[in-house]
Amino acid sequence: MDHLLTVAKQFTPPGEILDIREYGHGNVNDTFLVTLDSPGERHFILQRLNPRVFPRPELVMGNLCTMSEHVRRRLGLAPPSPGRRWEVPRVLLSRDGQDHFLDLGGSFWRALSFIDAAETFDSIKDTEHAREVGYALGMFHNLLSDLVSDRLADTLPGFHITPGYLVHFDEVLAKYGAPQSPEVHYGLRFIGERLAFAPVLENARAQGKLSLRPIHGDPKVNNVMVDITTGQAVGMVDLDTVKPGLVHYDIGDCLRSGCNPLGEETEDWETVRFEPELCRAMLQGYLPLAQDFLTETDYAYLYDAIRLIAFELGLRFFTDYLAGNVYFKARRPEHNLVRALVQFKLTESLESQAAAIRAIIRDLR
Ligand code: GN1
Ligand code: MG
Repeated sequence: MDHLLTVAKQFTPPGEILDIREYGHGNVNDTFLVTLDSPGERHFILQRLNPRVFPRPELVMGNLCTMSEHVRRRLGLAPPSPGRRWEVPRVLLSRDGQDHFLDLGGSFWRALSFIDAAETFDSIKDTEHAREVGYALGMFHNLLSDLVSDRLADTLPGFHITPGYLVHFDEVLAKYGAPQSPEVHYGLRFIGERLAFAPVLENARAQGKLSLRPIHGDPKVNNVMVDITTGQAVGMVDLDTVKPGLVHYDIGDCLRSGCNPLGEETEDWETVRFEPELCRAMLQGYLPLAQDFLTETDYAYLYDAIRLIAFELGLRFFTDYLAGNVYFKARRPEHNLVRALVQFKLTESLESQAAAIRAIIRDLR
C-alpha cells in the first residue's frame, strides 16, 4: 500500500489521496482506482502494465496519445448526437512531465482520468445494454475510421492472428503434454476439428479482401462504460490493445463477449449458449455507425469473425492452461481450462445457429 501511494503521488493528484483499491477484473495488467479529496475530479485510474504481454510499453502510450488526439479532434468537429456524451480517458502526466513512471523495481506505471458517473458490467444485462455495447464499438470504429492505421504501432505482434496461436499451441503441447481428463480430451478434439477454419480471416487479408484499420483489440462487454442514470454507453476503456488490425477481430470479440449471457467467467460451462437476439441488438447498435466504412466483403466475413474469435480465445485459454497459466492471471490451476471450455461451448452454440446468425446480419445490412 505504501508503494502504491508513492506511485500514485507521482501523478500530481489535485488533492489528498483518500483510498487506493484494486479495480475491475483484468486478466493481464494490475489496475487500481485512486480516490481523492478534491472538489474537481475525485478519481483516477492507476495501472501497472504487464511486461510479459507489453514488452514495449512506450509504444502503448504512443498509440494511446495518437488515438485520443484524433478522437478529440473528431469530436470537436462533430459532437455525438444531442443528449449523448462520449468520453476518452486522458493520460495524466507524472511530476517529470512523462506519460508514465518507472518505479525502482522497473515496473511501468501510468495514470488515466476516470470517466465519472459511469459503470461497467461483466456480462450483458438485457437487449438495451447489448445495443449500447454495439453502439460503443460503432462509435469507437467510426471516430478512428479516418486515422491511417500506419500511424499506430504494432504493440502486440501476433495478436488475434489465429494461425499463430495454433503454432504456439502445438509447441506447448509438445513441451508440456496434456493431463488426462475428459475436459482436456474434449478441448484437444475441439481444436483439432477446426484447424482448416483457423486461417479464415488471415487468408482473406492476404488475398486483399480485408484490410487493416485502427482497432480497440479488446472490446468486451466490461470495457464499455455506461452512464449510471441513462444506461447509455459513454466511452470505451482498456485502450492498451489499440493498434492496426482487422475490425473483424473487434466485432467478433464484442459479440462473443456480449451474446454469452452467462459471461466468460461462469463455472457452468456446459450450459453456455450464444444468444441470437442479443446479437441482433448489438449489431443494431453497431452497424448504423459502421455503414460508411464497412465494405461488401467486410460484411461477408462477419459471421466467421464471431465464430473465429470465440474459438481463438478458447484456444488461447486452453494453451495457457497447458503451459501452467503463464499469460492470463488464474485464481486456481484449472481456471484457464474452464475459461477455455466456456468459449468452446459458445463456439459450438454459434455453429449450430449459423443460418440464423447469418440471416440476422443479412437483415440488418
Ligand atoms: C485479456 O486483461 P484483459 O481482461 O483486459 C486479453 C484479451 C482477452 C481477455 C479475455 C492483451 O484482456 O485478449 O480477450 O483477456 N488481453 C490481452 O477476458 O491478451
Ligand atoms: Mg484488455
